[in-house]
Amino acid sequence: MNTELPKSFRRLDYLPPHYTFGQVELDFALDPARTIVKSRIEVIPGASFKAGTPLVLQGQELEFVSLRINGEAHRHFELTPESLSIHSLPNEGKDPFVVEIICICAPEKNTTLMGLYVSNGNFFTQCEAEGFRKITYFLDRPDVMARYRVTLTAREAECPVLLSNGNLLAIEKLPNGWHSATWEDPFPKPSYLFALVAGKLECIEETISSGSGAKKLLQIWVEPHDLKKTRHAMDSLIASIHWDEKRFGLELDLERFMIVAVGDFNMGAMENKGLNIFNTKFVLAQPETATDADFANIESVVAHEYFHNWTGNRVTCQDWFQLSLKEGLTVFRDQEFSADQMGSESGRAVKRIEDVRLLRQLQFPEDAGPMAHPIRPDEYQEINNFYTVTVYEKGSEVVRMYQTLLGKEGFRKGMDLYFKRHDGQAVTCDDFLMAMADANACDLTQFKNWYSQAGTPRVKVEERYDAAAKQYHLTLIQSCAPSLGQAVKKSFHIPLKMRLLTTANDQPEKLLELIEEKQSWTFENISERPVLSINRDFSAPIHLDFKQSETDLLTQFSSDDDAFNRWEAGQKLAMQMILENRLPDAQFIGAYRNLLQDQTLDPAFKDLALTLPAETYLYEQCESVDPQQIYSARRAFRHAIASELNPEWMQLYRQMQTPGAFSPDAISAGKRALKNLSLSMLLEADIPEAALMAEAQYQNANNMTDRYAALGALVVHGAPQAKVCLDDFYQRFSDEALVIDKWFALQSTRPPIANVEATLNTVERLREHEAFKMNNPNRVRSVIHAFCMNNPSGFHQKDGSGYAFWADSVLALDPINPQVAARLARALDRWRVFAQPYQNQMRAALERVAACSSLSADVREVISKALGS
Ligand code: B3K
Ligand code: ZN
Repeated sequence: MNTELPKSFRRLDYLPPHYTFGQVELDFALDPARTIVKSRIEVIPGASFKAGTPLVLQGQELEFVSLRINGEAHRHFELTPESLSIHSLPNEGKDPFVVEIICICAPEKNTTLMGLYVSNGNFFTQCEAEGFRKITYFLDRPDVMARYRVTLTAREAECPVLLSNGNLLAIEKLPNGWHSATWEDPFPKPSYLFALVAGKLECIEETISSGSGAKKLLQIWVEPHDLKKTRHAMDSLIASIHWDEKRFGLELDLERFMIVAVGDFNMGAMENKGLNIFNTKFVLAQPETATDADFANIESVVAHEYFHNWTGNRVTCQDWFQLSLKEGLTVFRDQEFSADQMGSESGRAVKRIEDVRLLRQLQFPEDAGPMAHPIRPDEYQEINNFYTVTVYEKGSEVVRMYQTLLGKEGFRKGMDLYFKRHDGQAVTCDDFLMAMADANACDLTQFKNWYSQAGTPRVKVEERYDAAAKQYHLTLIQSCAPSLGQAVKKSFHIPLKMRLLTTANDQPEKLLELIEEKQSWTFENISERPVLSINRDFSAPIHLDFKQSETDLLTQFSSDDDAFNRWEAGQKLAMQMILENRLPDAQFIGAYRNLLQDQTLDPAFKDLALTLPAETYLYEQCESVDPQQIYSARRAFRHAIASELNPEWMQLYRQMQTPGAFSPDAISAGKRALKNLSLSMLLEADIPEAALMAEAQYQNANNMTDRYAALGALVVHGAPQAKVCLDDFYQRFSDEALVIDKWFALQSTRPPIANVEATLNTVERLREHEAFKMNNPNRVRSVIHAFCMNNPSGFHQKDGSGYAFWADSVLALDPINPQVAARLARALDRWRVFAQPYQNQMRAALERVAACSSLSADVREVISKALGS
């Protein structure tokens, strides 16, 4: 066991920098084995400068070559594996001075995909959060904002394309087949937004006019064979640009905006100024290779990264504890954008339901587990572990609550003031809150608790109807379970949209603000016992503790005018029944039937209403989780819906066809979703012809959504046709990396089925497959993460074999790519809530990983927090 205490960083230790940077000039001689990086930096005393303070630059895995100050060789420095400290500065550092450094890095050896690396022969960078220090020695912190001029030099035959942030100043031919390009970014930025790309790439481009009439060049760069898959990303980018002008008055500020796709990438995408770098998964789409979900994800990720240009880049974070300042806000913006793209009110509700499902499946468990942290954390060991669903998704819910409390116009006023005050600065979450408060002349002091307290608040509902007085009394009581370092929680400011549902339909929607621990409201002139519809549209990210009769839930499920709560009532009913190991009764089946036959409802809404709560969300409702029991109860429930509604599924399967050319629009996608749910239900119900229908759909599909859904239905239900179709799928798409990822993921997430080999055996075989690559994050995620995180019933085996596989995989991945390994390490976070023997088996696997002495800081933090050590 490594006895060295891990280093922790604390929010309250923040100090402004001793020095800051003016102009930065970077010169790269690109070579996969040895890239020479020359920097010339104007250094200026910073806010906490004291005469004589050394200049301490961060640097990692670099070969130092030389240092000059004001043009002279400088010998007074000290090198460690993490830093370059420069002493004896001219005039004790009181006047600006120029530092010139030459160093060397090795991009082709860089498997961490942080800093400068090579993917399929091309050069890419990833600098957020602290990757720039792997490129050169620097003040690698977000509150040091500088102007960059970058020259890239490379052999033209190997790197015909040379890109960096900002505007292109010059291209030059050089002797011996070399060439160079010089780029300048007019906006000061922190080092984490730096990017370069070089290699054999091609682009599609468009010129558009922005709101003020300025011409903007938009480009999407990909490997040549992928050019035909870039149209959707370009359309999404154009739509995002127009939306941000219209909704927030924010214009694109550069002459040119580029997106580049790369196949080896740790996450989804990165918002580098003017040069966004994307995982291919979130750029490339054509109907034959991408599903409706892929099309929708591309639209939202393109929008997200584009929106960062203002929320993140023009106004950035003072320090990494403030990450949610840019991420929560930008997720909120992309969610609003996607909702607007849905084109209808019910479409908006579908988007809202999808976002809330994700929050509850992933963020609620995080908020109740060993990695729980407030959206603005107070402490971290490795910042890369804090790009979490809490910072992003809960962060977005917190931003949404401002809008709920202040109204759309009030929120816009707050945004306007935020940019007026802070454009060009690195700021904090408090600054954002103050802009919202000041622009609306309101006191948001208590709202700050959302930033400082971890855990999902619980709101208990008590209601009483007084028929004689025609009064309805409502009491709400809030609480929040203790979390590490926070035994007692202060009350949150919780906005709750509510409406009393009555047969007369005479009660308006209201916004209640729960501020105290306990608050009561009385509603007058209520002539019958109402059904309470509360937390409508999921106005606050809370657990609602509301004991409702099944009759009331059925009423809501069939008639609540808030589409979110209508869906929610169905989920609650199903959840209660599954947890009590019950099957849906005749009334519930009847309600499902009515819903499926209701012509006024969107197919996408029906699909969501008939999709059961995820196993991981069900786990969160249990004191002691028996994963196999939950799996069986949920499966039996699903089987009952499938069988009881058999004729409806058959009818929907026919009605929801989308003949003609493929279009990824929300209406068509919703029809396909419901059709494919129907197909899966027909297989679930063991209808003899269902497997043949799936096989025919697989063979005849003109798009990936239908082909993949049919294949999935065959595989998940263990149909005899599954093998032939899987083989065919592999052959058909063997040149399409993203489709082969789907082929792997489908097999890794298959639940256990009788007469089919255990999923773990399949996964072990897949790991040996010739197309499996441990260095490629997408491939690793489609096999290992998919099995350990998206296949609960396959993973949680009584003999602990799933956990042993997990431990082996974490240990094998960590030396290659700590970020990808640390993500996988999180799969056992909730081990303490599991029943035996699972719990002990998980602890043993965690301890085995903990015993490795060479763990990265990333994995070490996750494992030690899980074990509570
Ligand atoms: N800001 C990046 C995430 C960087 C993650 C670094 N480990 C993508 C995004 O949120 O838009
Ligand atoms: Zn982001």
